[in-house]
Amino acid sequence: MISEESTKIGWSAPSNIALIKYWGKRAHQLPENGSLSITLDKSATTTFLTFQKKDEKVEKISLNYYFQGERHPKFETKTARLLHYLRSEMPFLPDYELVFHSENNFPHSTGIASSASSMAALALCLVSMEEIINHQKRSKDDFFRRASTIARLGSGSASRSVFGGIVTWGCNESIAASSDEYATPFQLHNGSRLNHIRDIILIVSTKVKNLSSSSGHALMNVHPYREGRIKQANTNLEKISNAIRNDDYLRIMEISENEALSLHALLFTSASDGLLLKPETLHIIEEIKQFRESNGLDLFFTIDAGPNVHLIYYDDQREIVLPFVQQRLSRYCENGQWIDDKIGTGPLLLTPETDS
Ligand code: 2P0
Repeated sequence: MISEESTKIGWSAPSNIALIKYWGKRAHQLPENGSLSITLDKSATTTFLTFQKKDEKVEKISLNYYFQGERHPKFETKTARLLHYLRSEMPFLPDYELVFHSENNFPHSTGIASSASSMAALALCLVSMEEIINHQKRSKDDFFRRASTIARLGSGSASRSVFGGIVTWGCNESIAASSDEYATPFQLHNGSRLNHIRDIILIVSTKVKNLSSSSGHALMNVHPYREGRIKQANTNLEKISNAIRNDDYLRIMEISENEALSLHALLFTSASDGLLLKPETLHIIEEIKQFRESNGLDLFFTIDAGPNVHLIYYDDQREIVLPFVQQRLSRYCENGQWIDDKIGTGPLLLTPETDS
């Protein structure tokens, strides 16, 4: 039996693309190294959580998870695992019937990190629910910090999707208030070109990859280059932070490309199915390098843990970049598909709504 009144909360949370890559973790979802990402604008997950108090006290957490309108057992299991882990700090969870409805506004398996946006949206809903149940409004900073911590427990990269702009996650001496527990927005100065950074996602393949990110992280525990990687990533994070502060766009480009290729070098050497790049990926990289050289631009590529390429550039280069993508790069994309995105301002509260 459940009581009449239900409450509905909705958040939209964007995905993000890392320039400094989180790769390897310890304990419960703590990163081995610091990372830095661009929060995207368009590519987002929308999640609605409806909760309704049970009449009888039952210890079990009750939830249903719908993705794109259909029950989704895999996401339900993943969500149940997270909620179970949160029981001690959110003791009210078993007292409610929880129903999640979630949708992505970007195509499936396109190399956009859907776990980042979906876990961020889920965490934001849970922290909103906590505020309502406890009749306690948190300060804005406290709210998003808590959401970032909870998102991290669901998926590491999701910790960064709770904030807009450029975001870091992981302790690093050069970044004030940085933490392994939650992400921190990186303060850009008004004149920084990074305020106008854009991302074209070139979809080389939509096939589900053989090696999941979770397995990739786990393989780092026994990787022969583990120590070197941790050092390299933390140094790269420190260097890119200084380059961003000093408007050194060539350095940002060099460090970002070094990170993308380092991630894949680690992947190649982790496991026999760690070769995730495709011939088209390398053609795109070559084309970007040639285009950059012949035009004297400071655009660059980065790659997530998959074959698709993110072409990162600035708004003032758009007129020259779009024809380049159409004429030179789209031929390497599956069905000519690419996504036009840019830096975004972060999650959006959609609805706190009560009906009875
Ligand atoms: C990142 N990636 O920094 C790195 C770069 C992919 C390559 O974080 O196991 O889905 O859920 O914590 O966050 C992908 O791993 O892994 C990732 P879990 P996640 O964006």
